[in-house]
Amino acid sequence: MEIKVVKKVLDANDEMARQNREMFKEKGVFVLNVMSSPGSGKTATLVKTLGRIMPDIKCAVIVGDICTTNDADRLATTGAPVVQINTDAFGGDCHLAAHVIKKAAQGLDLDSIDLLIIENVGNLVCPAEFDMGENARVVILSVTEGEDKPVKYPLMFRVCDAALLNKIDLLPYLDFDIEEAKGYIQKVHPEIDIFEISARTEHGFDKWIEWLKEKIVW
Ligand SMILES: Nc1nc2c(ncn2[C@@H]2O[C@H](COP(=O)(O)OP(=O)(O)OP(=O)(O)O)[C@@H](O)[C@H]2O)c(=O)[nH]1
Ligand SMILES: [Mg+2]
Repeated sequence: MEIKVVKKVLDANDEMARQNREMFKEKGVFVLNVMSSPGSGKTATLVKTLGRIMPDIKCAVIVGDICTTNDADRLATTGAPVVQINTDAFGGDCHLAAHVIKKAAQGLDLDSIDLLIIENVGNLVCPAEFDMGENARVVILSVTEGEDKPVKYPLMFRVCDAALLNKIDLLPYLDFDIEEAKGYIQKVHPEIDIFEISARTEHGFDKWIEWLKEKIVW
């Protein structure tokens, strides 16, 4: 039965995620899972975020892509240790999962890390279903994607603690209605925190960084 098989996979993932969460807590590592469609600006936002919070906060990144080490190369310019996962090696999964994070974390010195950021594989659907043992989740929606994505892909917005509306520097060239987009996000998750940002100009970063720093507490 296919349904039973899927449930078994998710149960096994949840158990592994629970173990990861315990391990990270023991090591005093706060884990942030960053998700979005391909190209919304996860890597661009993280490069600028790391530039603002390091070295006060000791950071490391695990980044998932199907192929290439492009994002690891970009993230490594910040000086943070980076582990790139290419899911192509095990079937081209469209998301990261708890067992993958457990393995990747073995390549990091967790004792010297305060914040572990996971940049998930670009996808607005599957990553939302897989807990990896993180402590907070953020979704990025860029203004070129259309206002209605939160209601078309609600699970992603429901499981996240914050939504970053990125690329707002492009608003003058688009018909994107930012208030409508915010309304849709709030419709699927009324308690979510929403920030308007531009990873290009760093507009809105003060508030986003303040939110992040407040979250990183044990
Ligand atoms: N104008 C503008 N461009 C941006 C902004 N943020 C990201 N970009 C551009 O958007 C493109 C995609 O950004 P990435 O950071 O690679 O997006 P990503 O979500 O990491 O993509 P994947 O990892 O492939 O899913 C790049 O060309 C960025 O330079 C922004 O705030 N404004
Ligand atoms: Mg990226």
